[in-house]
Amino acid sequence: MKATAIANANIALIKYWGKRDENLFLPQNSNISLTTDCLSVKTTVEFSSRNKKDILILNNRNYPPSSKEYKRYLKPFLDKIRKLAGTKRKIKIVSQSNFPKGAGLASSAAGFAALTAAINEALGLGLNEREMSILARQGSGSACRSIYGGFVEWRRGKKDDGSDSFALQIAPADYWPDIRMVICLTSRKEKKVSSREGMAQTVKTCPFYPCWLKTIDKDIKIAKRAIKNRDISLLGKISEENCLKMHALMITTKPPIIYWNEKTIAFIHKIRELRERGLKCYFTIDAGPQVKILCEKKDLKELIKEIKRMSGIKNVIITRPGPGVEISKSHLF
Ligand code: 2P0
Repeated sequence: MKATAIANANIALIKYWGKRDENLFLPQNSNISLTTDCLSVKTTVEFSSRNKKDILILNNRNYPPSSKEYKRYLKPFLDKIRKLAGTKRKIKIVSQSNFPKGAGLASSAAGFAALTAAINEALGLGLNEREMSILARQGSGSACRSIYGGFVEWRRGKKDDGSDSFALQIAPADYWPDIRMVICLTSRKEKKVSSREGMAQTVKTCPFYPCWLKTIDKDIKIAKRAIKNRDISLLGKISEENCLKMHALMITTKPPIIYWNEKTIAFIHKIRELRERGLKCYFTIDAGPQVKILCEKKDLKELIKEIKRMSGIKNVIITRPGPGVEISKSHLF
Protein backbone atom coordinates (compact mmCIF):
# COMPACT_ATOMS: atom_id res chain seq x y z
CA MET A 1 0.00 0.00 0.00
CA LYS A 2 3.04 2.22 -0.54
CA ALA A 3 4.08 3.76 -3.85
CA THR A 4 6.05 6.65 -5.34
CA ALA A 5 5.49 8.69 -8.48
CA ILE A 6 7.28 11.56 -10.22
CA ALA A 7 5.47 14.21 -12.27
CA ASN A 8 6.64 17.32 -14.07
CA ALA A 9 5.10 20.77 -14.07
CA ASN A 10 3.37 21.89 -17.24
CA ILE A 11 3.22 25.43 -18.59
CA ALA A 12 0.05 26.50 -20.39
CA LEU A 13 0.33 27.99 -23.86
CA ILE A 14 -3.43 28.43 -24.16
CA LYS A 15 -4.61 29.12 -20.63
CA TYR A 16 -7.16 27.69 -18.21
CA TRP A 17 -8.70 30.52 -16.20
CA GLY A 18 -12.17 29.76 -14.88
CA LYS A 19 -14.33 26.82 -13.93
CA ARG A 20 -17.83 25.84 -15.05
CA ASP A 21 -18.11 23.50 -12.07
CA GLU A 22 -16.09 24.24 -8.93
CA ASN A 23 -16.70 20.88 -7.27
CA LEU A 24 -15.68 18.75 -10.24
CA PHE A 25 -13.02 21.18 -11.52
CA LEU A 26 -14.55 21.51 -14.98
CA PRO A 27 -12.97 24.29 -17.03
CA GLN A 28 -14.80 27.01 -18.90
CA ASN A 29 -12.54 26.45 -21.90
CA SER A 30 -10.19 23.87 -23.42
CA ASN A 31 -6.51 24.67 -23.00
CA ILE A 32 -3.05 23.52 -24.13
CA SER A 33 0.23 23.07 -22.27
CA LEU A 34 3.79 21.85 -22.54
CA THR A 35 5.07 19.43 -19.92
CA THR A 36 8.61 20.38 -18.87
CA ASP A 37 11.50 18.02 -18.23
CA CYS A 38 12.98 19.40 -15.03
CA LEU A 39 10.45 21.11 -12.75
CA SER A 40 9.47 17.95 -10.94
CA VAL A 41 7.67 16.67 -7.89
CA LYS A 42 8.33 13.28 -6.33
CA THR A 43 5.69 11.91 -4.00
CA THR A 44 5.54 8.79 -1.84
CA VAL A 45 2.25 7.71 -0.30
CA GLU A 46 1.28 4.98 2.12
CA PHE A 47 -2.19 3.99 3.26
CA SER A 48 -2.00 2.26 6.59
CA SER A 49 -4.26 1.40 9.50
CA ARG A 50 -1.34 2.52 11.69
CA ASN A 51 -1.88 6.14 10.58
CA LYS A 52 -4.26 7.75 13.07
CA LYS A 53 -4.71 10.78 10.82
CA ASP A 54 -3.59 11.92 7.38
CA ILE A 55 0.01 13.12 7.35
CA LEU A 56 1.22 15.64 4.79
CA ILE A 57 4.90 16.59 4.50
CA LEU A 58 5.82 18.91 1.61
CA ASN A 59 9.47 19.83 1.14
CA ASN A 60 10.27 18.71 4.72
CA ARG A 61 7.49 20.81 6.24
CA ASN A 62 4.60 19.22 8.07
CA TYR A 63 1.10 20.48 7.19
CA PRO A 64 -1.27 19.35 10.00
CA PRO A 65 -5.00 18.66 9.40
CA SER A 66 -5.74 22.19 10.69
CA SER A 67 -3.61 23.83 7.94
CA LYS A 68 -5.16 25.62 4.98
CA GLU A 69 -3.18 23.45 2.58
CA TYR A 70 -4.68 20.27 4.04
CA LYS A 71 -8.23 21.51 4.61
CA ARG A 72 -8.76 23.44 1.42
CA TYR A 73 -6.66 21.56 -1.12
CA LEU A 74 -5.96 18.03 0.03
CA LYS A 75 -8.89 16.86 2.14
CA PRO A 76 -11.63 17.21 -0.51
CA PHE A 77 -9.43 15.24 -2.93
CA LEU A 78 -8.70 12.48 -0.40
CA ASP A 79 -12.39 12.24 0.48
CA LYS A 80 -13.17 11.56 -3.20
CA ILE A 81 -10.41 8.94 -3.45
CA ARG A 82 -11.47 7.09 -0.29
CA LYS A 83 -15.02 6.97 -1.58
CA LEU A 84 -13.86 5.69 -4.97
CA ALA A 85 -11.56 3.07 -3.43
CA GLY A 86 -13.90 2.10 -0.59
CA THR A 87 -11.28 2.59 2.10
CA LYS A 88 -11.19 4.49 5.37
CA ARG A 89 -7.45 4.18 5.84
CA LYS A 90 -5.45 7.30 6.49
CA ILE A 91 -2.62 8.29 4.21
CA LYS A 92 0.93 9.49 4.76
CA ILE A 93 2.18 11.72 1.95
CA VAL A 94 5.77 12.88 1.63
CA SER A 95 6.53 15.09 -1.33
CA GLN A 96 9.65 16.85 -2.60
CA SER A 97 9.77 19.40 -5.39
CA ASN A 98 12.79 21.07 -6.95
CA PHE A 99 11.13 24.48 -7.39
CA PRO A 100 9.22 27.01 -5.20
CA LYS A 101 5.59 26.28 -4.43
CA GLY A 102 2.84 28.86 -4.95
CA ALA A 103 4.93 31.18 -7.13
CA GLY A 104 3.21 30.56 -10.44
CA LEU A 105 5.31 27.59 -11.48
CA ALA A 106 2.52 25.02 -11.63
CA SER A 107 3.51 23.29 -8.39
CA SER A 108 -0.05 22.09 -7.78
CA ALA A 109 -0.22 20.57 -11.28
CA ALA A 110 2.90 18.43 -10.80
CA GLY A 111 1.93 17.77 -7.16
CA PHE A 112 -1.55 16.40 -7.81
CA ALA A 113 -0.41 14.46 -10.90
CA ALA A 114 2.29 12.70 -8.85
CA LEU A 115 -0.13 12.17 -5.95
CA THR A 116 -2.80 10.66 -8.22
CA ALA A 117 -0.37 8.24 -9.87
CA ALA A 118 1.15 7.22 -6.52
CA ILE A 119 -2.30 6.59 -5.00
CA ASN A 120 -3.39 4.65 -8.10
CA GLU A 121 -0.37 2.39 -7.63
CA ALA A 122 -0.59 2.12 -3.85
CA LEU A 123 -4.28 1.19 -3.81
CA GLY A 124 -4.10 -0.88 -7.01
CA LEU A 125 -6.94 1.14 -8.52
CA GLY A 126 -5.85 0.15 -12.04
CA LEU A 127 -6.70 3.51 -13.59
CA ASN A 128 -5.41 4.16 -17.10
CA GLU A 129 -3.89 7.52 -18.09
CA ARG A 130 -7.21 9.04 -19.09
CA GLU A 131 -8.84 7.96 -15.84
CA MET A 132 -5.87 9.28 -13.86
CA SER A 133 -6.22 12.56 -15.74
CA ILE A 134 -9.90 12.79 -14.71
CA LEU A 135 -9.00 12.08 -11.09
CA ALA A 136 -5.96 14.42 -10.98
CA ARG A 137 -8.19 17.17 -12.43
CA GLN A 138 -10.27 17.00 -9.24
CA GLY A 139 -7.22 17.78 -7.12
CA SER A 140 -6.14 20.72 -9.26
CA GLY A 141 -7.44 21.38 -12.75
CA SER A 142 -4.10 21.83 -14.48
CA ALA A 143 -2.82 18.57 -12.90
CA CYS A 144 -4.77 16.57 -15.48
CA ARG A 145 -2.28 17.82 -18.10
CA SER A 146 0.84 16.67 -16.19
CA ILE A 147 -0.24 13.03 -16.51
CA TYR A 148 1.05 13.26 -20.07
CA GLY A 149 4.38 14.37 -21.52
CA GLY A 150 5.03 16.73 -24.41
CA PHE A 151 2.23 18.93 -25.75
CA VAL A 152 -1.12 18.30 -24.08
CA GLU A 153 -4.69 19.47 -24.53
CA TRP A 154 -7.21 19.50 -21.69
CA ARG A 155 -10.59 19.20 -23.34
CA ARG A 156 -13.34 21.22 -21.76
CA GLY A 157 -15.94 18.50 -22.28
CA LYS A 158 -19.67 19.05 -22.32
CA LYS A 159 -21.06 16.62 -19.76
CA ASP A 160 -22.15 17.74 -16.31
CA ASP A 161 -20.45 14.77 -14.63
CA GLY A 162 -17.02 15.69 -16.08
CA SER A 163 -16.45 12.28 -17.69
CA ASP A 164 -15.47 13.93 -20.99
CA SER A 165 -13.19 16.57 -19.45
CA PHE A 166 -9.70 15.06 -19.55
CA ALA A 167 -6.26 15.64 -21.02
CA LEU A 168 -4.94 14.13 -24.25
CA GLN A 169 -1.46 14.17 -25.70
CA ILE A 170 -1.18 16.31 -28.85
CA ALA A 171 2.48 15.43 -29.51
CA PRO A 172 5.02 13.46 -27.44
CA ALA A 173 8.09 15.05 -25.85
CA ASP A 174 10.39 13.96 -28.70
CA TYR A 175 8.18 15.41 -31.45
CA TRP A 176 9.84 18.83 -31.27
CA PRO A 177 13.23 18.21 -29.66
CA ASP A 178 14.57 21.69 -30.41
CA ILE A 179 11.91 23.71 -28.61
CA ARG A 180 12.88 25.24 -25.27
CA MET A 181 11.00 26.95 -22.47
CA VAL A 182 13.26 29.24 -20.47
CA ILE A 183 11.84 29.93 -17.04
CA CYS A 184 12.95 33.19 -15.44
CA LEU A 185 12.28 33.60 -11.73
CA THR A 186 11.66 37.23 -10.85
CA SER A 187 10.51 36.51 -7.27
CA ARG A 188 10.43 33.62 -4.81
CA LYS A 189 7.52 34.98 -2.79
CA GLU A 190 4.29 33.00 -2.51
CA LYS A 191 1.45 34.78 -4.31
CA LYS A 192 -1.26 36.62 -2.41
CA VAL A 193 -4.23 35.45 -4.51
CA SER A 194 -4.36 31.74 -5.34
CA SER A 195 -5.29 30.70 -8.88
CA ARG A 196 -8.37 29.03 -7.50
CA GLU A 197 -9.71 32.16 -5.79
CA GLY A 198 -8.55 34.41 -8.61
CA MET A 199 -10.23 32.53 -11.43
CA ALA A 200 -13.49 32.17 -9.52
CA GLN A 201 -13.52 35.92 -8.96
CA THR A 202 -12.78 36.56 -12.66
CA VAL A 203 -15.69 34.37 -13.83
CA LYS A 204 -17.98 36.22 -11.41
CA THR A 205 -16.93 39.81 -11.98
CA CYS A 206 -14.86 40.36 -15.13
CA PRO A 207 -16.92 42.16 -17.80
CA PHE A 208 -14.71 40.74 -20.58
CA TYR A 209 -14.98 37.08 -19.60
CA PRO A 210 -17.59 36.21 -22.27
CA CYS A 211 -15.32 37.81 -24.93
CA TRP A 212 -12.38 35.63 -23.81
CA LEU A 213 -14.48 32.49 -24.18
CA LYS A 214 -15.48 33.45 -27.72
CA THR A 215 -11.83 33.59 -28.82
CA ILE A 216 -10.62 30.26 -27.42
CA ASP A 217 -11.60 27.82 -30.18
CA LYS A 218 -9.59 29.81 -32.68
CA ASP A 219 -6.56 30.03 -30.35
CA ILE A 220 -6.64 26.26 -29.80
CA LYS A 221 -6.83 25.60 -33.53
CA ILE A 222 -3.87 27.90 -34.28
CA ALA A 223 -1.76 26.46 -31.45
CA LYS A 224 -2.40 22.90 -32.64
CA ARG A 225 -1.44 23.81 -36.20
CA ALA A 226 1.73 25.51 -34.94
CA ILE A 227 2.70 22.45 -32.88
CA LYS A 228 2.00 20.11 -35.80
CA ASN A 229 4.23 22.18 -38.12
CA ARG A 230 6.84 22.89 -35.40
CA ASP A 231 6.31 26.57 -36.20
CA ILE A 232 7.90 28.54 -33.33
CA SER A 233 6.78 31.95 -34.63
CA LEU A 234 3.14 30.92 -34.86
CA LEU A 235 3.14 29.06 -31.53
CA GLY A 236 4.97 31.90 -29.82
CA LYS A 237 2.66 34.54 -31.21
CA ILE A 238 -0.58 32.77 -30.27
CA SER A 239 0.76 31.85 -26.81
CA GLU A 240 1.74 35.46 -26.13
CA GLU A 241 -1.62 36.77 -27.34
CA ASN A 242 -3.53 34.27 -25.24
CA CYS A 243 -1.41 35.04 -22.16
CA LEU A 244 -1.99 38.78 -22.48
CA LYS A 245 -5.72 38.19 -22.91
CA MET A 246 -5.80 36.16 -19.69
CA HIS A 247 -3.91 38.87 -17.80
CA ALA A 248 -6.34 41.45 -19.19
CA LEU A 249 -9.11 39.40 -17.55
CA MET A 250 -7.22 39.28 -14.27
CA ILE A 251 -6.55 43.01 -14.26
CA THR A 252 -10.21 43.78 -14.98
CA THR A 253 -11.51 41.45 -12.27
CA LYS A 254 -13.05 43.09 -9.21
CA PRO A 255 -10.96 43.53 -7.11
CA PRO A 256 -8.13 43.52 -9.69
CA ILE A 257 -5.62 40.67 -9.67
CA ILE A 258 -2.17 41.80 -10.75
CA TYR A 259 0.43 39.04 -10.66
CA TRP A 260 3.20 40.97 -12.43
CA ASN A 261 6.03 42.80 -10.71
CA GLU A 262 8.26 45.44 -12.27
CA LYS A 263 10.72 42.79 -13.52
CA THR A 264 7.92 40.91 -15.25
CA ILE A 265 7.10 44.05 -17.20
CA ALA A 266 10.77 44.69 -17.97
CA PHE A 267 10.87 41.19 -19.46
CA ILE A 268 7.83 41.82 -21.65
CA HIS A 269 9.53 44.87 -23.14
CA LYS A 270 12.86 43.10 -23.48
CA ILE A 271 11.40 40.14 -25.36
CA ARG A 272 9.51 42.40 -27.76
CA GLU A 273 12.71 44.35 -28.36
CA LEU A 274 14.73 41.17 -28.98
CA ARG A 275 12.13 40.06 -31.49
CA GLU A 276 12.43 43.33 -33.37
CA ARG A 277 16.12 42.51 -33.63
CA GLY A 278 15.24 39.16 -35.24
CA LEU A 279 15.44 36.78 -32.26
CA LYS A 280 12.54 34.34 -32.22
CA CYS A 281 11.50 34.43 -28.56
CA TYR A 282 8.03 34.73 -27.04
CA PHE A 283 6.82 35.08 -23.47
CA THR A 284 4.08 33.53 -21.45
CA ILE A 285 3.18 34.34 -17.83
CA ASP A 286 0.88 32.48 -15.45
CA ALA A 287 -0.65 33.27 -12.08
CA GLY A 288 2.56 34.75 -10.75
CA PRO A 289 5.40 37.09 -11.71
CA GLN A 290 7.65 34.50 -13.39
CA VAL A 291 8.28 34.80 -17.11
CA LYS A 292 8.54 31.77 -19.37
CA ILE A 293 10.15 32.25 -22.76
CA LEU A 294 9.54 29.99 -25.74
CA CYS A 295 12.35 29.71 -28.26
CA GLU A 296 14.35 27.19 -30.24
CA LYS A 297 17.74 25.70 -29.36
CA LYS A 298 19.58 27.74 -31.99
CA ASP A 299 18.51 31.04 -30.37
CA LEU A 300 19.10 29.93 -26.78
CA LYS A 301 22.67 31.21 -26.39
CA GLU A 302 21.84 34.72 -27.55
CA LEU A 303 18.67 34.80 -25.45
CA ILE A 304 20.45 33.71 -22.26
CA LYS A 305 23.15 36.31 -22.84
CA GLU A 306 20.48 39.03 -23.01
CA ILE A 307 18.62 37.72 -19.94
CA LYS A 308 21.81 37.66 -17.88
CA ARG A 309 22.29 41.36 -18.63
CA MET A 310 18.99 42.16 -16.95
CA SER A 311 19.07 42.90 -13.24
CA GLY A 312 17.06 41.24 -10.49
CA ILE A 313 16.65 37.81 -12.06
CA LYS A 314 16.67 35.23 -9.28
CA ASN A 315 17.23 32.14 -11.38
CA VAL A 316 16.96 30.89 -14.96
CA ILE A 317 15.90 27.33 -15.72
CA ILE A 318 16.12 25.95 -19.26
CA THR A 319 13.52 23.28 -19.89
CA ARG A 320 12.68 20.98 -22.80
CA PRO A 321 9.56 18.95 -23.44
CA GLY A 322 9.44 16.32 -20.71
CA PRO A 323 7.72 13.03 -19.92
CA GLY A 324 4.41 12.35 -18.27
CA VAL A 325 3.97 10.90 -14.80
CA GLU A 326 6.13 7.88 -13.90
CA ILE A 327 6.19 5.36 -11.08
CA SER A 328 9.47 5.13 -9.15
CA LYS A 329 10.83 2.30 -7.03
CA SER A 330 12.78 4.61 -4.71
CA HIS A 331 10.53 5.82 -1.90
CA LEU A 332 10.93 9.02 0.14
CA PHE A 333 10.22 7.17 3.43
C1 2P0 B 1 -2.96 27.29 -16.64
N1 2P0 B 1 -3.24 28.41 -14.43
O1 2P0 B 1 -3.62 26.97 -17.65
C2 2P0 B 1 -3.46 28.48 -15.86
C3 2P0 B 1 -2.83 29.74 -16.30
C4 2P0 B 1 -2.71 29.63 -13.92
C5 2P0 B 1 -2.69 30.58 -15.05
O2 2P0 B 1 -4.01 26.34 -14.27
O3 2P0 B 1 -8.24 25.66 -8.90
O4 2P0 B 1 -3.78 25.51 -9.95
O5 2P0 B 1 -6.51 23.88 -8.72
O6 2P0 B 1 -7.94 24.02 -10.75
O7 2P0 B 1 -4.91 24.31 -11.85
C6 2P0 B 1 -3.59 27.37 -12.25
O8 2P0 B 1 -4.76 26.81 -11.81
O9 2P0 B 1 -6.25 25.79 -10.29
C7 2P0 B 1 -3.63 27.34 -13.72
P1 2P0 B 1 -7.28 24.78 -9.64
P2 2P0 B 1 -4.85 25.50 -10.96
O10 2P0 B 1 -1.92 26.71 -16.32
